[in-house]
Amino acid sequence: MFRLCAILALASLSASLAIAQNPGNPVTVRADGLGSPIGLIADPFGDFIVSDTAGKQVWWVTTDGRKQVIARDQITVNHGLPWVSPSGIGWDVFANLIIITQRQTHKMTPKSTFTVMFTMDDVKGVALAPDGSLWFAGSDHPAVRHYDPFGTYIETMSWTAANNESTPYLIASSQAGDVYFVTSGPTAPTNVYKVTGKQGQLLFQTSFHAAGLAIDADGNLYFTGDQEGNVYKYSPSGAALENPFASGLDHPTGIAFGRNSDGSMNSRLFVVEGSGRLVELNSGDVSQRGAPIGFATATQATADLLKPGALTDAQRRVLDNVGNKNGRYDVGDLRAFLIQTTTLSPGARFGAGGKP
Ligand SMILES: [Ca+2]
Repeated sequence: MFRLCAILALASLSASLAIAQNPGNPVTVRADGLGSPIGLIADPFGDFIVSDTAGKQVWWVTTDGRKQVIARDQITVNHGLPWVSPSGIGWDVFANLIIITQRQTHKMTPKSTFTVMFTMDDVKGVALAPDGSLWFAGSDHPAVRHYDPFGTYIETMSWTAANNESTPYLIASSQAGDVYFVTSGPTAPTNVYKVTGKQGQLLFQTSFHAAGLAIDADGNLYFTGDQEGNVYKYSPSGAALENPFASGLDHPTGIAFGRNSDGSMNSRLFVVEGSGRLVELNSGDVSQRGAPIGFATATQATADLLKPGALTDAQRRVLDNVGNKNGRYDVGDLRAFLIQTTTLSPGARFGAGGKP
């Protein structure tokens, strides 16, 4: 009897070992045919925006596989410069989509109106901070630059380069306003920095080539390793957690948390692969939702104003920063915000045809 129990226990142990896997596995394919995706970000309604560097276009894509090109050659037509390799994408606080191409950084309103924010070679990544300000990482004259919510330059961060690197390219902000950026150089690994004051402080060096970065509400960092086919998780202070978090991916690049249809963040974690697929990690094991940084629509801001206490401290800071910057929220701040969002109609989606 003892022997039988021991055999059964061993069989049970080996079965559990056989099914043991990384928390982010298995993954589920949600969409494909997206070319060579680089950037991934959730839109205000729970769908996704993907930059496709091979197709030189930007996709709107849903988690049930519908997709539509929302931007491509029209930028060339409008501005005369070739639109090469859209890479970094992000939002400004007014829910305009920021699209970084090789030579220019563009702003696209929900009604598909394009403007050029600035012309600068080799800007790679953009991040929206909780105060509504914008951060850009660029590899030409390597720099991490800080802009106000309207796109006006504020300052440039400096850092002491480690490991002979030259090119900052990924950048993201936590809910607490901590800004992280990633550099690479002639040799792997990549280096992860945290902005402290006006300096970038080296946090850790990776053993993989980081190709995407997302941050959850606890400040944990999720990186894709495109050459390794993995996702890696680190604490806000750079301690390795659950690595690899997911494996077996096909050259994963962009990584982003999902949003619910009301715009709130959820704990579903998505990745785009070099083969053109949007996949969802095993979100049951993602412990925290995405960091709720981002835009409010004019409708949301107005509705929240009518519900005392509904605005979060972060939203109040955003509105004050857009408004008169006097350190507190007042109605004039909301007015300034609404003036900036006049092009936004409630429920508007990208493209003249709306949601396919
Ligand atoms: Ca104010």
